[in-house]
Amino acid sequence: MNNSQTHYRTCNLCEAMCGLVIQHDGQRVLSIKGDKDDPFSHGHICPKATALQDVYEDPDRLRQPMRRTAAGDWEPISWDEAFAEAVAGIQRVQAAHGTAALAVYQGNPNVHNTGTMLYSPPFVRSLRTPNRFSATSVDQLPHHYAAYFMLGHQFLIPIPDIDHTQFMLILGANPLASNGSLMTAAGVETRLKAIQKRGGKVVLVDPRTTETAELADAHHFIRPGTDALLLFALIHTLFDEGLVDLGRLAAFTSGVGQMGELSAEFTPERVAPHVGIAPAAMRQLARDFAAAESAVAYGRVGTSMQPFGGLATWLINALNILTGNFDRRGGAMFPTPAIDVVGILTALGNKGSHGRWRTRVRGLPEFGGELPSSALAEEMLTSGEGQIKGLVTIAGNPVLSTPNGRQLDEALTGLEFMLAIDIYINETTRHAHLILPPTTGLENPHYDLVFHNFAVRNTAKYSPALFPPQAGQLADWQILHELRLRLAGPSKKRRRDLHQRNTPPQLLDLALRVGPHKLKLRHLQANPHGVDLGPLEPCLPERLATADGRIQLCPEVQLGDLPRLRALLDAPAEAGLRLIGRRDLRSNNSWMHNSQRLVKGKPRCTVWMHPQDAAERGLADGQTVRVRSRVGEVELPLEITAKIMPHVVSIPHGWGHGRKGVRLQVAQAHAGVSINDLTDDQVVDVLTGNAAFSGVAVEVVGFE
Ligand SMILES: Nc1nc2c(c(=O)[nH]1)N[C@H]1C(S)=C(S)[C@@H](COP(=O)(O)OP(=O)(O)OC[C@H]3O[C@@H](n4cnc5c(=O)[nH]c(N)nc54)[C@H](O)[C@@H]3O)O[C@H]1N2
Ligand SMILES: Nc1nc2c(c(=O)[nH]1)N[C@H]1C(S)=C(S)[C@@H](COP(=O)(O)OP(=O)(O)OC[C@H]3O[C@@H](n4cnc5c(=O)[nH]c(N)nc54)[C@H](O)[C@@H]3O)O[C@H]1N2
Ligand code: SF4
Ligand SMILES: [Mo]
Repeated sequence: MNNSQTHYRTCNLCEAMCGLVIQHDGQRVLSIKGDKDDPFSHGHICPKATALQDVYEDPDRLRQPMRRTAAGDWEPISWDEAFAEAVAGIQRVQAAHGTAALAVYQGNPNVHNTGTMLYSPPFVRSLRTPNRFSATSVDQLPHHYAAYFMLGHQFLIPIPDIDHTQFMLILGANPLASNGSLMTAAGVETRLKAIQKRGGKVVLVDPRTTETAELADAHHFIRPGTDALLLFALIHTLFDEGLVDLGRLAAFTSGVGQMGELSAEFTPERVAPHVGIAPAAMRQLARDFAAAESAVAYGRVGTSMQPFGGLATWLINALNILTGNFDRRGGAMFPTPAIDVVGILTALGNKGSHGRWRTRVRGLPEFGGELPSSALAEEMLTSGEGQIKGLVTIAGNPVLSTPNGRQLDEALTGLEFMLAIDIYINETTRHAHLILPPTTGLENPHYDLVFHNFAVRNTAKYSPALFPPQAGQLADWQILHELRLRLAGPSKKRRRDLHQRNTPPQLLDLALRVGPHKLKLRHLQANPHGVDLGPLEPCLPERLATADGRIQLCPEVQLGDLPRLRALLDAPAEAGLRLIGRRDLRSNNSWMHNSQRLVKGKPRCTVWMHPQDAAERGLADGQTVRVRSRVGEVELPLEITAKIMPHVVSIPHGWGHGRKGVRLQVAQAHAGVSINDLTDDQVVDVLTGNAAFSGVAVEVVGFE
């Protein structure tokens, strides 16, 4: 231990941005702990951070380019050969079938990686394909719709001011397991308990008694997919009881009267049979929300990855606005990050976009330059002009993370060329012809370009790389940059652009200098724990990016989806079992199950069912059951628990590692099954095209 050195960095695994203190001897990690001097996280840490060491040391992690042989084996090849083959493969597909025949899928770790954030956009643009897909459309696309149409910029997403609110209404989020999402709030449990300590309330709406529900002052079960009805009933009550009060927002908000008219039919009594919450409880919730000194409604994946995600997310904003809890201390607010993505993109004329093109087969709309991932497989499987014949994945595992993953699994086998930029041979990348593995985690310098934009407090921090790349390894940005230059050919290669003239730290320095706090990278390097830039501050109407500079309470695109919601209201309330997901503190989507310390213990990939539903079916706790949907079936152990509401079952996502050719030894020994072999690519939030994972109809039967 006498050679022990100390390194400070920000954990880049989830959105929480925890500060870490890492003891190491120059080659090996000795310990990973929370950094008490980090001005944002104050020492908070979760079990995944220590697994950064496991990822670094993982013998299954790829460290050189791999080519799949005719026999289906893998052989290491040189970087030069690999780049040449990658470029040849991409060009072959596009020359034979047109530029659209090559698709791109970018997964979640892209947004946790400074290199991919800076260098994937020019690379992806250089492919000139409309077939761009990402994890956005299996996650938070409804949030971008709400931000774009109500506030004018797709990334101007309101963030709950958790540290000052007196009433937090959480719908469809479980921050105690997820550590917060579109609410970067390291140590979120402490922050929630602080609301209670200062006399405030936390109310949760969720079909499951989650870890967060156990902390909350009140918890309401809700039938999956009915949040938009609940929210309309709350808004109805505000109008009905004269509780609408926009405060200073009234001067720059359009559509208040129209919202009153729209909500008229959604009475608590009328929506109750669908939602499963008593009318009196809904009215009281609306009154408590309106009466609180400050209040904020916050919804996350439970309200976005569901059939009415676009409407629910819009109505959450509306509820905050109508009670004046928007852009106000303790309400929903907007960060002022040191690198201001909204500001930079707005200056470049990029606020977002909608419907400029559509998917070829189903006609789902483009948003922000991307198409919904639920359409990826059918675009590969349906022949005709524009059919996808080649794919590049960048840090994505869509076989496990997109609906009807089995169909995509199949579709990938038919591609003429597939390139994966990834660290593992997993369920998706096993289909690639070529894998280019980057450095990851502790080997990369990090500045969180994304999550400071969604954080509950303004801070900034730069983390240098802890370890140098192992012999011959390249970073994501170097791979993306080299691919782009080689694709462009010798003539363009000479024209030096911003990305060629600068290294990532230089780009960060430029962006910091033009940012609202006028920082320099040098300043951050001199402050390794990070710097505090203060609480969120009111910034409207100045930062509104809508054409008329006003908040649009009733945008046309959202209104266009109302007939579908009315139809739900008119239909008989649903019978049968509905499937939802479940996050665990020790999982990180699909890709961290190769860490022994994160998977040990009781198997977690089980289906949860209410005792009443189990009794009706004659099922016993612990037995293997078969869960069936329109698209497929899986077999897994049953857990009977009253922590889930009747008629709802829950399976966590990110499992299903038992497939042939997956090279993840630990994960394969804890394989589980994939919930997305049950979720349906044809069931989307029609407004946005976001996958509707929540509420898929399933049957559960005994199986020996
Ligand atoms: N049913 C259901 N499905 C879901 C969800 C759910 O709640 N329920 N959640 C959805 C959500 S919110 C999301 S964000 C998506 C995630 O969907 P994806 O992003 O497609 O899936 P991940 O599991 O995050 O896979 C990340 C991939 O990146 C690789 N990787 C890790 N680190 C690096 C790196 O530094 N560089 C590179 N190049 N590669 C790296 C991993 O090996 C892995 O292949 O899943 C969605 N799917
Ligand atoms: N440990 C861990 N942390 C993670 C991740 C992980 O995989 N593991 N993934 C990261 C990613 S990519 C993301 S996007 C975030 C997500 O962060 P969160 O949104 O907090 O994620 P979940 O824990 O899935 O919480 C969603 C909740 O919605 C509930 N729900 C399901 N359907 C409905 C519905 O129709 N209505 C309502 N009201 N509730 C519903 C579920 O029961 C669940 O409790 O987490 C991030 N953090
Ligand atoms: S909560 Fe997220 S950021 Fe914090 S240590 Fe865990 S994985 Fe890392
Ligand atoms: Mo996500």
